[in-house]
Amino acid sequence: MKNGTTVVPSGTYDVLVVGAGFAGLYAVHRALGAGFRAIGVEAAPGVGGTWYWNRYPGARCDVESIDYSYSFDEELQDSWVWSERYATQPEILAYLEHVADRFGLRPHFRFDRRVESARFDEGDATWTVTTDAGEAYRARFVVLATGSLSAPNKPPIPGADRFAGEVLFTAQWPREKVSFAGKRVGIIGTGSSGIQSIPIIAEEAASLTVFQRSPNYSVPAFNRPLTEDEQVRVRAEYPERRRRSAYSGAGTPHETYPKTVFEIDEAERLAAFEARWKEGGVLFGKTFPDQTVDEAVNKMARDFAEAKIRAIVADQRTADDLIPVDHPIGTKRICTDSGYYATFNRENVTLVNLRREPIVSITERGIETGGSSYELDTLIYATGFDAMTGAVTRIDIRGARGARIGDAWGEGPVTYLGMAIPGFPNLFTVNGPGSPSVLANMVLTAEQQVDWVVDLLADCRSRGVTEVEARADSAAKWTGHVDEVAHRTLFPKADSWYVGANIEGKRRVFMPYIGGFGAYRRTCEQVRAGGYEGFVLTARSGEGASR
Ligand code: N01
Repeated sequence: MKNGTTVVPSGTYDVLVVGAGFAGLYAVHRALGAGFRAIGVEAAPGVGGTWYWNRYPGARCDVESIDYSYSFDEELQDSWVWSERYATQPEILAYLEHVADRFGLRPHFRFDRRVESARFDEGDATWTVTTDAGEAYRARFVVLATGSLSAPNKPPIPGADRFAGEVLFTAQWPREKVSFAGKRVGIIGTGSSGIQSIPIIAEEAASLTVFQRSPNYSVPAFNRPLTEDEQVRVRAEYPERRRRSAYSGAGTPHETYPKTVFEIDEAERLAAFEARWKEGGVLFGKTFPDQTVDEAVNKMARDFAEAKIRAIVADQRTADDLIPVDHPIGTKRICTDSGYYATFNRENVTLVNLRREPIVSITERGIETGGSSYELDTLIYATGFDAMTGAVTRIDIRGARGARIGDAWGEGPVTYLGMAIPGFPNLFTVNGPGSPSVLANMVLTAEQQVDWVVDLLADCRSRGVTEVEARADSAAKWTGHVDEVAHRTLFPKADSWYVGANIEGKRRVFMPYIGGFGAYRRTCEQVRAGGYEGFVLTARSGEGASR
């Protein structure tokens, strides 16, 4: 709560949803549709969530637009026309605004207030949620649709507050147009956000200096407008496409090459890599079925990607610096670019390898590294997020029996099915740790989890259940399973945000569920069919029923 603000009663609800992104909008829609008194609370002035804030130049999705869109309403699906293969941030935001209006959701949201705390009252099994606008909402159930990549990482680089020029964060980009014309621009960070914005900024700025600590693999998007014929075909194929996505590994209809590398000769292998490369983007990380499991297969994919980078980048030393050496390809999210590597052939672009010359400090005039000083007018941080847990742990959440979220997740996030946390009854996460979330199409994963949670709440209502809590042993078992499945792959080898390695002091735990969207969905279905095994449901009479 901001100092000096007064708590005003702000209503009592059945369901309070935090966030107005893809997950939050759908959660409010579904909860209202199921007859609950529902309200959404959102920090931004409008809908969009992640897609509200990340409006940096070049921001676009790396999942094809026809897949990265709601599937719950066929009329919505059929009436919305995506103009490009990969939608830009403005188009995705326009889509979410359209959805909010079409389903009348805006009046059910309170914007411009950030949730600061949530307290569970064991006496009446109700949460009190406070915001920085000085409000207190009471709700029986809370759904945290707070996003996986929504808590910006602002690294504590010495001298950062001394810089006298313009400072920008890709994850909190201003709404007004930013001009780089005639400016000396520096950008820290070469993940997806940096890699998307760098080519565009380079075209406008007088000079662009890219401060790279770790190179990432990037595959061209091969983005293009969708033709009218394609639009017609998409409509005809949508039901089948959605059916295949619903139980797929990653929430899209794409499949790996039908054979392993060991069943084919080199020519066929290279052709398969080439074909997948031309499809564009992150899919290259899964060209062959065992590519993120078997280091030898992964090495073949790395060699292929390395040759592609070398074929574009003219300067040998720059190419060396741009080629990742520290992780198997695909174990950090592959970036999807439009002209990234070619940008380093421009005269006005310089790559600074921070492994060779680390940043010593930021000064009034720019950046000092252990070797050079770089004078800048504008400094951009494309430094990522406290992913998956940050948006939850930045809220002061206190559950039953004195449980605090910071302690409960101090050794890494513990969840049951990635949706429920022992010690925090009646609280649910969407696309949280322990769920497929960032490893799948997050629109479909959000729909699936919201449906599951709202069905659970409706089941509770019909059975007089007022309190739902994940059992500690079922959460420990699920979290162990999440970890065990991850360690069957090469993913834990990378210092990625999937394991929290980008945040100093964060416990290294592989957070998303890598067992596949379809397998996860089936598990959730079985838990429901079995009467919510792994949860304790407490009826209004006060009788608990352990399942
Ligand atoms: O963040 P990141 P992002 N000094 O964490 C560097 C999704 N996304 O916003 O790797 C110097 O990947 C850091 O260096 P290092 C997508 O899932 C999707 O780019 O820690 N550098 C790294 O280079 C993606 O994976 C889309 O050594 C510092 C960079 O900052 C995820 O969001 C677009 C530093 C951060 O990269 C996150 O992407 C955008 C420091 N102190 C995002 N601290 C698409 O759909 C950090 N870095 C295409």
